[in-house]
Amino acid sequence: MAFLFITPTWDTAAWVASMRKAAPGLDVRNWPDVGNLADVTYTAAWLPPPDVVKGLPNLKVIFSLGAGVDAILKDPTLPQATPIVRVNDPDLTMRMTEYIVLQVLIHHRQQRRIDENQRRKVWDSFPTHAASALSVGIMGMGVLGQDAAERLRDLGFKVAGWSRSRKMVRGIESFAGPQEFDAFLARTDVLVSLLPATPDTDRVINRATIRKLSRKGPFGAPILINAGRGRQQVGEDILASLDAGELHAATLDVFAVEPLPPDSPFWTHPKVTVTPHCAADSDPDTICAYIAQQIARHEDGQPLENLVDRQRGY
Ligand code: NDP
Ligand code: OXD
Repeated sequence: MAFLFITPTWDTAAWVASMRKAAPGLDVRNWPDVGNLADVTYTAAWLPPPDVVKGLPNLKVIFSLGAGVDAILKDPTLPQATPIVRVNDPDLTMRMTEYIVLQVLIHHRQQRRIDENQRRKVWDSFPTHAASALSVGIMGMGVLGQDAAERLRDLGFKVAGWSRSRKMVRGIESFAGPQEFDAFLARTDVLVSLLPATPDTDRVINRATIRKLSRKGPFGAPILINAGRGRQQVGEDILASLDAGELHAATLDVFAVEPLPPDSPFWTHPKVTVTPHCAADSDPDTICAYIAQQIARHEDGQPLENLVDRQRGY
């Protein structure tokens, strides 16, 4: 039994060391140094090149090294019957919640204006407002969305979520499915995306969506925070909406092309905060401990947890 990392775009040394620590008896290998392909029974991947996973004849489980699985499902040659397990771990969830709460608070407390004032030595005491004045709407009420929603609710924000299925979470309004999308947008001053990348969520953040958001909030125009995936946003529409005053500000952690090219207008737009896909990093020690636990469960005949539904795409 061998375990193989397939992460062509990563420096995998830390991951190999963490996996050896998490599962001391396991034969841990790193692509392309695979050795005998028939030995490999488990793999953890991120953007595997086509045919590599397919070429492992005795593979039992594919692990995603993140919560999202688009980087794995992108491989058109992926074996159809092999189960895929994604990350659902409190460390990753807390990192994302920190990020979402931080970004909502930066907008709510107008921190960028304060930073700029300090730079210019301006004592500008402007009116502030209560958290309850701001309606936050989270697209994607899964593991990450629900946790962030609950923390924001506890801070006093009016929080709603939009998902495919209805959610019953205390103090959080639930909107479900395409038929309730417009009503969700109409009550939302701060739109947060924590959606997975699927054909259904591609380009969901477009001009029409932005125009349907609430304009009744304290800033007179809505705010966008996208930490889901870049495929969900239409970049030109966000820029046009910001320039037209239809959007007050945007914080973007994810982009259609990553790393964000130096000539992207997002870098220098005064109303945009760019973060480098760092909202919730996968920590090698934590994620390898999680994978080792799932392997032990599987070897013990127990069901795998957090299985990906390939039909849904997440
Ligand atoms: P989950 O699978 O737990 O949750 C996904 C949520 O999205 C579910 O609530 C699901 O609805 C909802 N959803 C999916 N498709 C649709 C749709 N078409 N319409 C409405 N709702 C939809 O995922 P996680 O919360 O763990 O992660 C979410 C995403 O966050 C990841 O897929 C990844 O893209 C991104 N991410 C980004 C990171 C970063 O650093 N920027 C780090 C980690 C993750 P339902 O509950 O009804 O199924
Ligand atoms: C993830 C990510 O999906 O880091 O976990 O984007």
